[in-house]
Amino acid sequence: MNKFKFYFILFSTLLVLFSSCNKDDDEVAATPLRDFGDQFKTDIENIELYLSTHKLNPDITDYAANVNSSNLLIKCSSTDLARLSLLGENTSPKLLSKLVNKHDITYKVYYLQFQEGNSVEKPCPYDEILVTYRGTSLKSETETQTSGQVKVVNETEFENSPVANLFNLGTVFVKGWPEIFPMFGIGVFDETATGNGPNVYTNYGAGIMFLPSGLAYYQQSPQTNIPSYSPLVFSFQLLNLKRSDNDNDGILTVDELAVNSEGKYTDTDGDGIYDFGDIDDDNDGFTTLNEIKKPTPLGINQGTSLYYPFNPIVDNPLTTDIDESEPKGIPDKSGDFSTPTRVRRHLDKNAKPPYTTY
Ligand SMILES: [Ca+2]
Ligand SMILES: [Ca+2]
Ligand SMILES: [Ca+2]
Ligand SMILES: [Ca+2]
Repeated sequence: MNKFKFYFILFSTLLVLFSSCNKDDDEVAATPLRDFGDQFKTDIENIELYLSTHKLNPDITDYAANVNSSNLLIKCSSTDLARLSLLGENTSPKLLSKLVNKHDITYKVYYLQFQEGNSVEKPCPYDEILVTYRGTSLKSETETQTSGQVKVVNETEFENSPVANLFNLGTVFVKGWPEIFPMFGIGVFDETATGNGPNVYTNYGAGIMFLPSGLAYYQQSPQTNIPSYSPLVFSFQLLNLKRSDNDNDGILTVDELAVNSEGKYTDTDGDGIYDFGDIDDDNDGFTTLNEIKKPTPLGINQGTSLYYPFNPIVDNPLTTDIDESEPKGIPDKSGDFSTPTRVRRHLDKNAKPPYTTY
């Protein structure tokens, strides 16, 4: 299929989807959305009030193993407020934050990291992840205390999922997830353990994220028990991931997500389609999949795949019955297959098939 035809079909599909979405919106006649900036000011005030009045439960020793516990975070007593709250200086692990640009504003997202997980194998914002989690929504209320009427922020659990579930970060509704999960790494699958779920993984990434409603469900929630405009708290374990290839061009999305000097994803041929969605990245008329094909038949010591991997791969010593080694990554025009900064031939419009040597 040529590039034009591919995008024509894609465009037509999107058009149909877009029209049907519009129809639904008309029928519901939704009230206008609140201003994202105004709502964020309210949300961050409530999140910070929650953080300054709650702490990690000192009776729990292994936070990472207890993310599904309903008393992982507890209210501070009146005496330990400033020092021991999540916003306090003595909190361990320390509260972290990430700035996220979306909806023309800059969100601040607080999170805690109990365990980093694998420091190399982290999801990109389009990968599938295997997670366990617990979610609560935050709500500000007025409470009568001895000092009078006091504003407090309380939480309500809406989901608790200790059994591992798969999510695609590229399509998940809660937009805080593809921002925060990439800061965590996956666990180690324990082949000797039995059963499903979190117990068969060790050293997984684990933490808590505190999301403003603009990075959660905002006005629309598929779950009726989450009120509109609720900040959400997710405590989670990141167990495993599956790499995505959004454009099915044989190159994993994580390897096509470089960011240029303007902070935008790379678009090698400048046709307005980012590399991770472009099936002919250099626009030379040959698909990327065609350009990363090895000459056939494969010779000895040329790896088992018909396609070059992005970078050379060494054998995994843990899988004694399989040889995963791929001696060469995608070569550049001169045949260099390993220099990290080389211009791989699918990104070089002066390099075209047929390629005859391995
Ligand atoms: Ca790809
Ligand atoms: Ca492009
Ligand atoms: Ca591509
Ligand atoms: Ca090409």
